Amino acid sequence: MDIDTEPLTRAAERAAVRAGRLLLEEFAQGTAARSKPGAHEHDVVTAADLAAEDLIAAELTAAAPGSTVIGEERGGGEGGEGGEERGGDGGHAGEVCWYVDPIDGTHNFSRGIPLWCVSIGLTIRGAPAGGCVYEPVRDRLYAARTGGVLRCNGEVVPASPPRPVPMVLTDVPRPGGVPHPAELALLADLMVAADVRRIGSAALALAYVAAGHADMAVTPDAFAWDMAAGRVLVTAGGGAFAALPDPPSTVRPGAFAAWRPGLDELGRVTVRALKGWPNG
Ligand code: 2AM
Ligand code: CA
Repeated sequence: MDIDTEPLTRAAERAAVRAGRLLLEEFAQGTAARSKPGAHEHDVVTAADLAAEDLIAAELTAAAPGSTVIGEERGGGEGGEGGEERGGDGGHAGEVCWYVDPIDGTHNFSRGIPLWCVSIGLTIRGAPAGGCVYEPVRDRLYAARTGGVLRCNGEVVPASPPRPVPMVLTDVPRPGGVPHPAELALLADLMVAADVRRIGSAALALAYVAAGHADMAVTPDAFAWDMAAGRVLVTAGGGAFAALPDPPSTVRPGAFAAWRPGLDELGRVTVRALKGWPNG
């Protein structure tokens, strides 16, 4: 039987906004940003993350009894090499599955930088079916269903023309350690072709590309919940999306690239570069 994704995505939108507004209070108080770097900052953000994810999970399972909620905080994130894959077409999820990232852009959030969001993606039998990204600081809710149109705060987002110089939002190279030469080579290629910035929130990057604020998003280390919503937004906005691997993992980070119409050549070159990476 076909599942009506309209009420499901609406439930996700309500949950994202409710959680996002709670998180915004925490962000505005600046408790995490004021705390000394280290354990306390981490604790404050983790507590906010957990509370938001629990609120979202309760709303989603009330809206879709029997559905599976896979969250960054409570579901599968710490699995590492020995962890167990969840959701997708892995057989654990049942028909209706949600991928929840209560705060995407945790480091930005903890430092008082307003680039973070709540991301909720919906899959039906493993296939992307809908999603929303809520950006509390700007009170912007980006939402779409597969095969549908992209909306921001309920209004259809009109297509915008390509720019002479595209903007790329990325987190290449990965933070920490010495960048891999392949990462630096890709970054150099992107910088020749585009205006590049590191954003620190994969889901927000995808929402921005979907809505035409930016033209391409490239993230080297991302899990299923980082891209589940954003990929639906990008394709609803007329853009292209590629994940490596696809379906994305809940255990091992993978890469993705997304781009607006007119950037197919840069997209193709980028995906080819990502495929050569150790986790690509
Ligand atoms: P997060 O803020 O929820 O942790 C920044 O690098 C982007 O990649 C963010 O969207 C971040 O999500 C995500 N990310 C996921 N796993 C990561 C990892 N192991 N290291 C760095 N960033 C990660
Ligand atoms: Ca994330």
